[in-house]
Amino acid sequence: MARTFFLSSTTLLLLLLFQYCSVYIAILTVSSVAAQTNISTDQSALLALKSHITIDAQNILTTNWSTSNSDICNWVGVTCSVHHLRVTALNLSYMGLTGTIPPHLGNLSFLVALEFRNNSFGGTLPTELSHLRRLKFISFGFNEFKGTIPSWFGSLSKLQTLDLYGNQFSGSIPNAIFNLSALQVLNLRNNELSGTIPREVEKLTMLQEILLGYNNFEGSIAREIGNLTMLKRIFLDFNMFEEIPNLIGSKDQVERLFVQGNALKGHIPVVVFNMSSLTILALAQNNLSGSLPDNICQHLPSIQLLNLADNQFDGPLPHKLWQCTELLNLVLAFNNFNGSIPRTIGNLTQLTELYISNTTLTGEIPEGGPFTNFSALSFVSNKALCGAARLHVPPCKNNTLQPSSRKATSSNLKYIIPAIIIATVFLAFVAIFILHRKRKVEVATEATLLPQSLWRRVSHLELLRATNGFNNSNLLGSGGFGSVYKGTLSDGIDVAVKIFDLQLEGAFKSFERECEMLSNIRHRNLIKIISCCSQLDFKGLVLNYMPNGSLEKWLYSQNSSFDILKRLNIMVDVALALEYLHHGYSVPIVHCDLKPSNILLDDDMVAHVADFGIAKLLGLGDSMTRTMTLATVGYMAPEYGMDGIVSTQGDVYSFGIVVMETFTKMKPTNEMFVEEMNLKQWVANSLLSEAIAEVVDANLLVAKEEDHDYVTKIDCLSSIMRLALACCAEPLDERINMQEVVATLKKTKIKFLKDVGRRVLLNRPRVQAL
Ligand SMILES: *[C@@H]1O[C@H](CO)[C@@H](O)[C@H](O)[C@H]1NC(C)=O
Ligand SMILES: *[C@@H]1O[C@H](CO)[C@@H](O)[C@H](O)[C@H]1NC(C)=O
Ligand SMILES: *[C@@H]1O[C@H](CO)[C@@H](O)[C@H](O)[C@H]1NC(C)=O
Ligand SMILES: *[C@@H]1O[C@H](CO)[C@@H](O)[C@H](O)[C@H]1NC(C)=O
Ligand SMILES: *[C@@H]1O[C@H](CO)[C@@H](O)[C@H](O)[C@H]1NC(C)=O
Ligand SMILES: *[C@@H]1O[C@H](CO)[C@@H](O)[C@H](O)[C@H]1NC(C)=O
Ligand SMILES: *[C@@H]1O[C@H](CO)[C@@H](O)[C@H](O)[C@H]1NC(C)=O
Ligand SMILES: *[C@@H]1O[C@H](CO)[C@@H](O)[C@H](O)[C@H]1NC(C)=O
Ligand SMILES: *[C@@H]1O[C@H](CO)[C@@H](O)[C@H](O)[C@H]1NC(C)=O
Ligand SMILES: *[C@@H]1O[C@H](CO)[C@@H](O)[C@H](O)[C@H]1NC(C)=O
Ligand SMILES: *[C@H]1O[C@@H](CO)[C@H](O)[C@@H](O)[C@@H]1NC(C)=O
Ligand SMILES: CC(=O)N[C@H]1CO[C@H](CO)[C@@H](O)[C@@H]1O
Repeated sequence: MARTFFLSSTTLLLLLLFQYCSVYIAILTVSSVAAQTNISTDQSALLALKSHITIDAQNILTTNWSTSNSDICNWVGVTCSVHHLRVTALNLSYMGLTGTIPPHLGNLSFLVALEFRNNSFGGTLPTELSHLRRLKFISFGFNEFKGTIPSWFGSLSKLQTLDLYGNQFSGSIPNAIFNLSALQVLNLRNNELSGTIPREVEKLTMLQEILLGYNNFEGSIAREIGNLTMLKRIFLDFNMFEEIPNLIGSKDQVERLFVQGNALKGHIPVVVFNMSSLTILALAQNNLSGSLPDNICQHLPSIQLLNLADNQFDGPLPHKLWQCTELLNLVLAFNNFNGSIPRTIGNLTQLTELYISNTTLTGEIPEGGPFTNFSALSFVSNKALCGAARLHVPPCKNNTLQPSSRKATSSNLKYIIPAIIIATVFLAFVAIFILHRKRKVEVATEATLLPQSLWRRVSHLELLRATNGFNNSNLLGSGGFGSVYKGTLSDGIDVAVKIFDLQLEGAFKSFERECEMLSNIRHRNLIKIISCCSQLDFKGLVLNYMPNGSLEKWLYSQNSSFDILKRLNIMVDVALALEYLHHGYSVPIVHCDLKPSNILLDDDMVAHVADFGIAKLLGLGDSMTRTMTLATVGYMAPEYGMDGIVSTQGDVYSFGIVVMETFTKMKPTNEMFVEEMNLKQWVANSLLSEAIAEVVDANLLVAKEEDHDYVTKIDCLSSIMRLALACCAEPLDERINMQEVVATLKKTKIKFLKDVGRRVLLNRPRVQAL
């Protein structure tokens, strides 16, 4: 018993002795370190750093880190601990410093946080930094460090954040990094790193945000990444990864998955559609294929942003997309989807951005709900979408029958067709009878010119009432052969009434010409005629009222803010109108007087060409004729002005001038144009000297630095101006025709929208790197 006790007490004694020794050894170690470094060491380390700074752009350290100010804990960017009065944090971010990091910094032995973001430090990171065993936070983001990532980082065992983004580190990630078992954030974005992500990644068990974007990593990421149960944000964008990481193990905590701009191919793994916490899924710009499961949203209850643009996805858009009730941004552009846009997307009330341009979708763009806020950019370059004019798609023809009625129709067809034939024959008889009578009437009385295609008859009296007796307050403008008044017909329709001043020579002829032309031609971009009112002493045209006035008015009003796209759309509209006049009618029609005041804008800002008072019909086979009627100086083709030659090419010339004016906001008659210098020459010179920005309307461009789309805009404006010059070529046979103009303008517009759209969607979402 006593022996046992003795033994025990000896053991105890030995144990105590051993403990004492180790404590003693520990004290010795600490005091020897303390003996080596103190606050003076810290000061000399900081002064060494200061002496390695070659440029102190904001003069911060030069003035603040001075030896006269002996308390280094007061130096800017320096934080000391209250207990031992040693430097614990050094933060020189955003100070505009250029230089290198001296080994002395490894003597700041109490340092916990080291942050040098957004400066121009370069050279190599000294090995001595590995002595900083207390370090938890390192950020060297946005500097100019090169070479491989030093493996001594692996010995900073307390490190929680390692942030090296925006440098030029190359080579692969050293294995030592995977020894950092406390690491929570690994940010290596925007370097020149390569290689694969090995299975050792699973050792980073505390990792929450792994950022590897914008490097040259390749292959597949080891499936062990799925074992990281803290991982919430995964940024792998713009690398050469070939597979979406296998996230089976972490599928319920990952919130953001960015893999856009890689070399992913094949189908999206099922697990991706089964991540209960996922808010952002960005897979754009890969080579993924297959169709999207209809129940895509069922297991993605939190998804807010889904970007699948620029892949090879096909099949219909999932009909149950509306189940993703949190969805804010949906980007599906540049794929091969087909079918129609599910109407049910309309009940995603939160949806603020939708991009489904350039797939092959067909059918109607739904109205209402979030669709009210989407612009043409969302839908551009789909072959067969239709809908509201503001979306720059053709209007939907409403004769497509509902599936339910289609069946009934086909079974009834055998009754309907004979009925239609009988009705047609009957109507033909009636028409012949009426025409016959009418011709007699016309011969008998002074002709009332009322072509059959007119919508309705309007009397002089009704026009008087509609315009308050041609009241001055209703006057919209005057010129040419008379005045134009705004009026409201008895049934509430707003109209523009153009009255011809019959005192003026040629007014009568002009009325007849315009009435004839407009009654026979119909096009979305030509002014629509409602009626011609002709009495002996009164000649008036009743036209569709254009609430937004003329292009002229918009260009020169103080607060007009037409951007490039709006102007381009108007030019496409005008080109389509001229193309129709020149090529779409049985005989070519020459407008002869195209200018911004004759281009009118409706509610939706769709342009309509007006004023056909001096238009000419070219006889069969004629390509030109001569005339004495005068068009408008400045817009008139030279051959017309000098020799009275009327041809479709004359309109092309005027169109070219109108385009130049629209984008430069400079009239061809501006007094700055004298002698040799004219609008055309001025624009041509700017193109030659690549100074297009100097001639275009200043409202169209903002400073290069402030506009991501600057280059796209300059490209677009240059193409437009080159086209305008081609329209104004002097030898007639070198001038292009309206069909070529339309094709080129449309191409220009699509390219512009695509370039802007691509930028918009590639920047979506804007990555918050930290
Ligand atoms: C720091 O230590 C050195 C010796 O290593 C000593 O000379 C100096 O006085 C100490 N400074 C302070 C402030 O303790
Ligand atoms: C250095 O900067 C700190 C913090 O801005 C300030 O408190 C201190 O007075 C400055 N010292 C000198 C000498 O400019
Ligand atoms: C470091 O300084 C920058 C710039 O002053 C500041 O934005 C950042 O929050 C600082 N870092 C910490 C950890 O306080
Ligand atoms: C940091 O620097 C980078 C590169 O110069 C720059 O793009 C970024 O805007 C800067 N960040 C801030 C917040 O100034
Ligand atoms: C990682 O840590 C282990 C054990 O702590 C060590 O044996 C190994 O050498 C370390 N690896 C690297 C690459 O530093
Ligand atoms: C890690 O992942 C692998 C493959 O997914 C699995 O076999 C292994 O059991 C996981 N390890 C742990 C600790 O979960
Ligand atoms: C989705 O995850 C749940 C568990 O979170 C699992 O039961 C289900 O089988 C998964 N579905 C698919 C399609 O992977
Ligand atoms: C994308 O995948 C298709 C086959 O699915 C292949 O033909 C094509 O070359 C791939 N494109 C790229 C850029 O890898
Ligand atoms: C969305 O639309 C679908 C189909 O019309 C409908 O069944 C569903 O109830 C709607 N959901 C909401 C939240 O309104
Ligand atoms: C097409 O017709 C339906 C009903 O037949 C109507 O609700 C819808 O507004 C029409 N659409 C257009 C563009 O006229
Ligand atoms: C610590 O840094 C080294 C360089 O890495 C210097 O050579 C040492 O003199 C310095 N030590 C002290 C006490 O300042
Ligand atoms: C309909 C359409 O414009 N499709 C285009 C979509 O984008 C690809 C690649 O940019 C083009 O090749 C298609 O012509």
